[in-house]
Amino acid sequence: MKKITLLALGFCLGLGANGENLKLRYEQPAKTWMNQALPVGNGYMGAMIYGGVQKDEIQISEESIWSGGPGSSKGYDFGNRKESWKKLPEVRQLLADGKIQEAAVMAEKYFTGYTNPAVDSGEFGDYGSQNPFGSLFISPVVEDTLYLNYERTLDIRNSLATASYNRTGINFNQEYFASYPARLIVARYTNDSKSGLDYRVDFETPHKNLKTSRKGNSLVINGKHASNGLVIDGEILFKTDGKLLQDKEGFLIKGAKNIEAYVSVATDYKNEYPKYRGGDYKATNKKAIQKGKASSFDALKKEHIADYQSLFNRMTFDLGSSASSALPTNERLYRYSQGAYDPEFETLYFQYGRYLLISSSRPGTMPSHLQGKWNDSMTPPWACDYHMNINLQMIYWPAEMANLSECHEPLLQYIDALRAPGRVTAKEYFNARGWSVHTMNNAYGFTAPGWSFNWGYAPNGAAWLCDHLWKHFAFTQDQSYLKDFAYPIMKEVGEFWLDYLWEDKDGTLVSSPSYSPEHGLIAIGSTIDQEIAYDLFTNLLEAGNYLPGEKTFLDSIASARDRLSPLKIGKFGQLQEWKEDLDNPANSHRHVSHLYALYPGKQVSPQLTPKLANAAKRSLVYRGEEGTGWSLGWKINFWARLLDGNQSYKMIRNLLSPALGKGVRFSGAGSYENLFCAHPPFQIDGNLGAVSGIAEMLLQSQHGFLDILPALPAAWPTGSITGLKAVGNYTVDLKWKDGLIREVAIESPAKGECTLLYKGKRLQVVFDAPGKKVIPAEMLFAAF
Ligand code: FUC
Repeated sequence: MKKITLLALGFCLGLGANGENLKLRYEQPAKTWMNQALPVGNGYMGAMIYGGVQKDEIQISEESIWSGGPGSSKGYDFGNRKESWKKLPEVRQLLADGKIQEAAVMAEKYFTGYTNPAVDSGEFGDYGSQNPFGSLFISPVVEDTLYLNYERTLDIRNSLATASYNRTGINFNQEYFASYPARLIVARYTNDSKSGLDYRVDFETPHKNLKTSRKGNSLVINGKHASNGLVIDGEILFKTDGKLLQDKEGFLIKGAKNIEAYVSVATDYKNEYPKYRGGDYKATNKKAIQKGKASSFDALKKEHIADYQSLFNRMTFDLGSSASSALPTNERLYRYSQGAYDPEFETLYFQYGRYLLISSSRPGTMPSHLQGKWNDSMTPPWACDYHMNINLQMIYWPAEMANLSECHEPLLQYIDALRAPGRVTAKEYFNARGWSVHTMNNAYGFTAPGWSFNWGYAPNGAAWLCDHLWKHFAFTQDQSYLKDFAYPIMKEVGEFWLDYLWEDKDGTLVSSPSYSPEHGLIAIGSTIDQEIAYDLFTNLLEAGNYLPGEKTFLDSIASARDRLSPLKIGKFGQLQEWKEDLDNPANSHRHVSHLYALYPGKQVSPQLTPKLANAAKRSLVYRGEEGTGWSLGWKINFWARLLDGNQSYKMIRNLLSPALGKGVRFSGAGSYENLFCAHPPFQIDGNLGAVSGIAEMLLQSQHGFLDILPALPAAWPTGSITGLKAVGNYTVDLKWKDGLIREVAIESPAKGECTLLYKGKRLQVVFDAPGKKVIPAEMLFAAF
């Protein structure tokens, strides 16, 4: 292996910086929420922008508006069945005796949670669901319905939405953004008429208890959620050269050339077990609205862009330019699905995923739910909740690699808040120490299994979340975070597994009962559980390097890890999904859970465990190249970890298939016109799964070395990327041409050494001091 020591060089690659064409663009107003409206968000609130002409709609959500939970039904108790653990030995014995049917019946009865019917909580009972706030409608009073020169955009670089057009000779401009520092959604409507126009203003909400009234230049909207008494409080402040009035038909702004709307919404929700109340909504709104009053639109916009770009601009990605970049995005999506060459569309999609994460997850907010922070329904799909058998984790897969570590924080805080309710679940179901959570969680500490065993039972939930606690450390190297925050939470989950694991006939330790998501069958030692336990134990042991006092506990973890039932290769050459060799090569189920060890885990890899990696590949080939949105997203990552960039690329192409209209494939899985991922329906997980998959194609660092361009597809012969993060807190810029690496720049915040791996060869890079090093082509060619 070659070893080089370089002096830190003071210049950066400057590759493609600002060269990216980062706009979604359309030539019609949006008609539908899911397919066409465009998202802006400040982490707390999300708004879907229609860019309407006759009647514009800004559809608004606030993260903490949840039905269900405490206050919604007398019996809300987090879904836990009491003392189910007493039945655990019996279920386990039935499984051990091969009495699968009997075990399934018993599991359904005792190892499920429940939801109580509750008033106004929709189909999910007192489990509840995330709910929208309502829609602001702004309608200029212009008789003629014709309009010309219409354009609607979402500018990813600046986090701004716009619409512009001409009606009856008057130019209209609409601008929208969601500011995190101001905690406001802001819109501005201008027209260049001579003496101003009248606009009707309307606020509609699906909440029957919310009342809208006028107070000075504001509409105030407040009341209590009908389901649970949650206080919902909102204000829309208007600044205008016209006048806000009320007539028989409703609210009206008269004679305006300029209207600005500043929206703030908050509730008394607080993520604190067991009451989940106490949020100071009054102070929150007051502060936001006062800021709206005191600042100009332009000042707020400037502050917003600077705040957004402090995260967004950490990365650039360039694969070359495309002629189609001038086309409307819907047309571009269609042409791409028909095979058009459009590398700028691929980089746009990558950056759009980063945009969505920044817009839906910031320090102090709740984590992104299944639809980020955008929801227009009182009964949204899967309650817009936190699904933990793939979805929530996938949303956060790219947080570290895509240089958005701060956006990871809401998830990490949320995990911490699950401990208190999760301890009860661990006790009631398994009589175990520690805490546990299953497939799904709401805003109110529902940590019990779901109300059907076949999708609701997932004892690996908490351990899977620990992968995120660990990765945040691995990427940031923040030892005080590890010691004071992450490790104590992970340790508790380790204790859970020490108590939960069961000794099988062959003397190995297994999860029982277990169920491979979401197609089963109920079994002993389903592979995903074993892999996640292995992963947790491995990360705990690595954490031990920084925590000398933990030896006794970690010794017990080490010996449990040694005794885990191992991964097995089955009769079709596949990685077995179950401890028994039951796989069916014709099974194309969307969950490919037994490949957890390949991604997001690190137990299986072509470099370290080639036989198992080969078996994983067989499993993946059997599962096929189709899938729902997030399933395709996962497959990008799997193929990247198998170092097959062309296959990853194929999955990207499949994901960028129109979900509606012409060009639909895969039962509507793919992408909507606004590039939201279609499961279908919209789920944001696939967007973010694609971001991590693309990052994994270009850089991998899970094994202690930096694997450069490990899965570069033939379709990307030349390109550059800057700002990728790697384990060890390295920041990496790459430049390649004709399929070969040309320049690597690595920034390290500390002294030390890192190993580069490229096409199987290694190069040691020594940092005498913190700084950035650029390794030029000649040196790379000599080494590789
Ligand atoms: C998992 C998936 C479903 C859906 C839901 C939100 O349970 O199996 O397909 O994506 O999450």
